[in-house]
Amino acid sequence: MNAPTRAEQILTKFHIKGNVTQCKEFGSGHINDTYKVDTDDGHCYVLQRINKFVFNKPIEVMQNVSAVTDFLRTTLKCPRETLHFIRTDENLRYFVDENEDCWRCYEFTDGICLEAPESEEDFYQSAIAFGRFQEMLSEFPADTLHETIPMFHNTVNRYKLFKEALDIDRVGRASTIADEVEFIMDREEEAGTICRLLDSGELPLRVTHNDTKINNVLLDKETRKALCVLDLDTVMPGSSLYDYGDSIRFGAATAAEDEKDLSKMHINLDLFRVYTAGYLAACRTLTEKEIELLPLGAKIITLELAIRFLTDYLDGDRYFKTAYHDHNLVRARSQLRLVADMESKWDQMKQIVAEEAAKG
Ligand code: GN1
Ligand code: MG
Repeated sequence: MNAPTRAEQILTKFHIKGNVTQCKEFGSGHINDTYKVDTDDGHCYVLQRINKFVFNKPIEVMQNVSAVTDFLRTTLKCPRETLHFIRTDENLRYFVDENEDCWRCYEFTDGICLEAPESEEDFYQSAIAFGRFQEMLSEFPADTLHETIPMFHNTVNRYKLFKEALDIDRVGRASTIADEVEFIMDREEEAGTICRLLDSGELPLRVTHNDTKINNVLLDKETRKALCVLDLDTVMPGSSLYDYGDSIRFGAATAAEDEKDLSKMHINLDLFRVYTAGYLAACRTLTEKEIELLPLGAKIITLELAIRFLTDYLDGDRYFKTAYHDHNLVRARSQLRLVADMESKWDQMKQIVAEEAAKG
């Protein structure tokens, strides 16, 4: 018999049912290490090691996630609609090992998790999931949440960090990205719009998910309807525009986030309309200003992520997991191409949002 792996050793700390028969790496996240666990009596779990470089206060992450899932549990129709964490001997929902790594374990819910929508209906369902999530948390006391990654979607601060990384040029890559730098700097003023309107109170501060890719939604296997929102690590106070925008960035794009052939990267306006319709139908609390600025949310979050990828590229690829040496640069270029394509379709995007909002 093989010696237990690290993940298998950690599993003994959690009150799971049955004996572990399989524990293998799972999922496609860029941040945490994730394992799927099966036991001999048919139970199934997810075990995760929280990335302590990204989340340097992982216990605060778990406090947020616990508070939000407890809150959601009070309003759900069925338990499969949120995550259920397994407790340890200490009755905690996480275990910190001798390396200061923080682990958590939750029940695996069988469902469909897509890397890209396979139909318009799939994308619509993801809009329902995130719109409903936003709506259900509208009564959640935002000031009780920790800011697990300070200034996570603060685009103004992302520019500041980018410029610092350019100056420091830690691994000597700055001279190779002049075109990208120019494109980004030309848009600095507009990119700060959401931050300025949050500061002035013209946009409301909400409890937001902050990582609203379709692969963070679970669809029901039988009905293929929205079931559950996953990956709650970045739930924090923020703007609904970033949440809406990140779904568009990822799901309404015609190519993968790291597509090398830029000619393949566009925004699909049919999918843009589909998501907008679903989000507005499920989330009735958006203000007129938020609705008006939805297209800008999509553009700014796409630009912001390009800046984050490029900052990490300049920094020597220390934040995002990468598969090859210029992976972050490839990602940044594809995101910038998507921004440019949105700009070329700007009037249509605004018109689509106005039409869908008018349907009320
Ligand atoms: C990261 O790990 P994953 O794929 O859920 C990142 C998001 C980015 C995303 C880009 C905590 O999310 O902000 O939008 O990659 N999460 C964190 O794919 O930085
Ligand atoms: Mg994720």
